[in-house]
Amino acid sequence: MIHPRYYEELKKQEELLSRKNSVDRNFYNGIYDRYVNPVLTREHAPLTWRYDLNEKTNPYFQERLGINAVMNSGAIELDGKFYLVARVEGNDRKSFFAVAESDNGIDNFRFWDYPILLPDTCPEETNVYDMRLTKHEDGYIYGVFCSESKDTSSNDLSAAVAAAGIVRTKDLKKWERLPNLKTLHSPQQRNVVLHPEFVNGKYAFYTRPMDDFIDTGSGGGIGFGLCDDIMHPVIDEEVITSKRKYHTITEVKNGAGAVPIKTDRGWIHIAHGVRNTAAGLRYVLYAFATDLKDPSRVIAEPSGMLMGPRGGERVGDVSNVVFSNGCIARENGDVYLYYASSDTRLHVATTTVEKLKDYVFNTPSDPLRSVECVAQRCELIDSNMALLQEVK
Ligand code: BGC
Ligand code: BMA
Repeated sequence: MIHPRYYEELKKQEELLSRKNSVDRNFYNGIYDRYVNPVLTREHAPLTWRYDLNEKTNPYFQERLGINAVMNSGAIELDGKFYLVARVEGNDRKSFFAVAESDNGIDNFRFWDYPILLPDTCPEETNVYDMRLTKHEDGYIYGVFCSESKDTSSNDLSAAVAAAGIVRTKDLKKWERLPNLKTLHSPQQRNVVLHPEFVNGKYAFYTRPMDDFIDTGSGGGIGFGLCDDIMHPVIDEEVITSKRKYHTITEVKNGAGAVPIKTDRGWIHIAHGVRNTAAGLRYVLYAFATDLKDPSRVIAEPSGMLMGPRGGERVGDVSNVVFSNGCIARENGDVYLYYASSDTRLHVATTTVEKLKDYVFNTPSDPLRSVECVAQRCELIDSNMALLQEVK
C-alpha cells in the first residue's frame, strides 16, 4: 500500500511545480531581469527519488535518500523546449546530474523520472558536478563536467584531484562517456567548456589551468586549447584568454561558465570571478567578448561584475556565491541565463543578445586603480550634468 502521506506531499509539490514565475520588479539594471522564484530547488526533486512510498517498509514516511540542493545547471534548447542538466546534491554530499524540462524556460521545470546514470568508466571518481552542455557542429551534444577523485598521493584526507569528464548524447537520454580531457601542462582542471564550433578544424576547449585542487596558483586565468581527436582528448598548449587581475573580482580565480554565445560582433562569454574576503570566497559572474575567428582573443571586457548574489541569494550552503554553467540564447535573440545562488538553488535571469552586446561592448573597462575609477565615474557624471542642464 502507498503511504497516505505521499498524496499530501505530492499535492504540495504539484503546487510548487505549477507555480508561475514573474520578473522581480524590485530589481533593475537595464541589463537583465531577475525573477521572483528560483526555477529549481531541492523541493523540485521527485518524491520517488527521496521516499520509499510503501507504507509497510516506510511506516513513518521518512525521507530515505534526501536531496540537499539543486544548483549549477547546463542548459540547452531542443525543439523549442528548455532543458537543464542540473547538479543535484544528495544528503550524502555526492552530486549527480538530472534533466529538468520546461516549455518557457522560466517556470514549471520538471525533472524526468530518473536522474542520469553515467557510464562508470573511472573507478577512482568520487563526485561529479557542473556540466556544460555544448551543441557542437559535429552533431553531438557534449557534456563536460568536473570529475573529482581522492588524491591518494597526499596524507590529507580532503586532498582531491579535479579533471574534466566528457560525455556525449543526441537526446539527453543515452550518454556515451569519452576519456577525461588531458591537459599536458596543467595537473588539474575544473570549469572546462567545449566551444560549439571547430577552430582551425579542431575541437576547442576553454580550460582553467590550476596548480592544485583549490588554488589556481600560477594559472593566469581562463585558458583555451585545441584538441585533434575528441575520442582521445589531449590539449598541449593552453593560452590565457580572460586574465585574473589584482584587486578585481577575478583576483583569486576565474573560470568559464556558460558556452559562449555567437553574435555578429564576437563571442560573448559569461564566466565567474572569485575574490577572497574575511568571510570566505565570493563568487560573482562577469562577461567578456572574444574574436569571432580567434575565440581565445579577448576584444572587450566590461569593468566589474555582471551579477553578484543579492538578498536571499547570498545565503546557502556556500554563502556569497552566484555561479553559472548554462545559458540559452534563442534564435529570436532572447537569452536565458541560469545561475545558482550559494550552491543551494537555481535561478533564471533573462535578457537579449542585443542587450548583452550593448553591455559588453559599451561598458567601460576597469582602469584597475581607485583614482582612475573615480575619474571614469566623474566623466560619466559630467556628461550627465551637461545633458540635464541642456534639457532644463
Ligand atoms: C565541491 C565543489 C567546489 C569544489 C572546490 C568540490 O568538492 O563539490 O562544489 O566547487 O570542491 O571548492
Ligand atoms: C566551485 C564550482 C562550483 C561551486 C563553487 C562555489 O569551484 O565548481 O561547483 O558553485 O565552487 O562553491
